[in-house]
Amino acid sequence: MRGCNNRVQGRWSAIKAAVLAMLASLMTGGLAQAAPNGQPQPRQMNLPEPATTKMADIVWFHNGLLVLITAISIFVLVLLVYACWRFSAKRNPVPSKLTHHTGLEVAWTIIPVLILVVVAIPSFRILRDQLVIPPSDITLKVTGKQWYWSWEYPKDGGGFGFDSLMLDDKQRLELVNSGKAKAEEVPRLLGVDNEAVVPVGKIVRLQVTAADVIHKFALPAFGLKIDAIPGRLNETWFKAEKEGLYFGQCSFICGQNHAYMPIAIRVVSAERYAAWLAESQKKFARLDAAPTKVAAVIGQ
Ligand SMILES: [Cu+2]
Repeated sequence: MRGCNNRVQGRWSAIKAAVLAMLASLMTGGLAQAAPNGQPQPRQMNLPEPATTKMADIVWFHNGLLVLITAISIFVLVLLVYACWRFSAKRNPVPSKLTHHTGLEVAWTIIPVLILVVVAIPSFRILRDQLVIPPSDITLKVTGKQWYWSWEYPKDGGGFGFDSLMLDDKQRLELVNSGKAKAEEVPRLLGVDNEAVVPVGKIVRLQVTAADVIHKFALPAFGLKIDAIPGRLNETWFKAEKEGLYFGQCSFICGQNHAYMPIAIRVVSAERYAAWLAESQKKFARLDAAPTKVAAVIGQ
């Protein structure tokens, strides 16, 4: 009997602890704070911690909309409950014969329109911000392939290219055991052999395309999501504000290994970027004989 009581008490205290943890996390804004490197966390509720002002704007807009739609939903619910109570057959045996009320009808048309206009202004501003590329410091090209990404650093930024493939469990373990990478730098299904590296605080123009089927380049912490389409060059941009390692994934079902083509971008200081460029120029294939030259031949 005592054992049974202990078990019940144990379960009860576990429930209490879970409820307290949930309340505490609701007060701090989420079940788990987003990891500093933009990597998803177990039971994460919020969007990833922004690493660009563009993503900060998206998070701000998302949170604002959440407040607005919650307020509208509560208002409609209160109206419904009030109407059910106030105009029930018992409380209101003789119903009104009123069919129109011009003032009310104008109000319930105009007010939602005004709300939508207020929502549209920041919405269009954020969309425009994503599509209009400011003068950039460096240009990168990334090509989606079945099932990995190829990065190209054009001549002004190095003149080399490399493939970035997901690490399997054995490769991750080897890297961690040999001390070449920390475990959090090569998370399962996100760690890659060759990370793209960009300098912090610089505007990066990102050209996105695909070589075989449609892929999609998505990196939540930067607020990036853009289609990678064969034969078409899409462009977007980002300016990472914080150093760190950021992960993304292909987000367009592109074949059997769609889930295994992660994206990893490391944001470093200008000095480390210069050092990485110098090292990579020796390490990776030169772009001189790259197939992108074909475009120039066609254009002649
Ligand atoms: Cu893909």
